[in-house]
Amino acid sequence: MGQSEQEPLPPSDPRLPPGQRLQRGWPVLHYGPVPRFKPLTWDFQVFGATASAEKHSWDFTGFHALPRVTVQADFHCVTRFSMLGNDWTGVPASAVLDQVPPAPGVTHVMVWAEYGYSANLRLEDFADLRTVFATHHNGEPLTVEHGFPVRLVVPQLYAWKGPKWVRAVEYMRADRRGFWEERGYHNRADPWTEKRFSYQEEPGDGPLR
Ligand SMILES: Nc1nc2c(c(=O)[nH]1)N[C@H]1C(S)=C(S)[C@@H](COP(=O)(O)O)O[C@H]1N2
Ligand SMILES: [Mo]
Repeated sequence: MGQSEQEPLPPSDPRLPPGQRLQRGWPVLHYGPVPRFKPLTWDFQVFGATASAEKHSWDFTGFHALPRVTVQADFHCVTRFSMLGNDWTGVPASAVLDQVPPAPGVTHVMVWAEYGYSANLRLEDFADLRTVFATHHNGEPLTVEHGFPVRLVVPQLYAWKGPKWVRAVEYMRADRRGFWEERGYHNRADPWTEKRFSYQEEPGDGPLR
């Protein structure tokens, strides 16, 4: 008789980047308190190097009148959990760029949230057609813990690049590190090549620290 055969492991889902595992449910993960939404004073600003050199701002109604899309995308946290096949509905970042064009020479943006959380992105990642300021997840309005009224989703990067409770976008002519990028996370945040930590950075991946 031959040796007992081992059960083959199920093939891992090809949508799962290296070092990630599937998560049941949707954990809440953030630094600091959950901000209270104040509809009368809430605004969404675009500032920095705009083509007009003016700051632009939408109130809650104005922001919700912008074009909308639904993007199907996976979600990868650098702490190694992933959620596959989410539907994110909201305002595509490309619509923000159309409505408030950046000045020539803009290469990066900083996305700002309540309490000063921020994440920097290359303009090409921000302009990607799948990058969305989400108001809904799987057809339901975001809960406040998950970023209501607006969070950014950048499907091709680790999820810290997507601030919850977004309030502003800053157009920049040079790269600058955001909240986690200043605290040891990789400036680029590509889950497929596991660009997790800043010690892995190579010249050209980010500004000097
Ligand atoms: N404003 C804000 N946004 C944030 C964070 C944060 O600390 N503050 N954490 C990020 C990280 S590390 C992750 S993994 C996701 C988690 O989103 P979730 O709580 O909806 O799962 O939010 C991102 N956006
Ligand atoms: Mo994360």
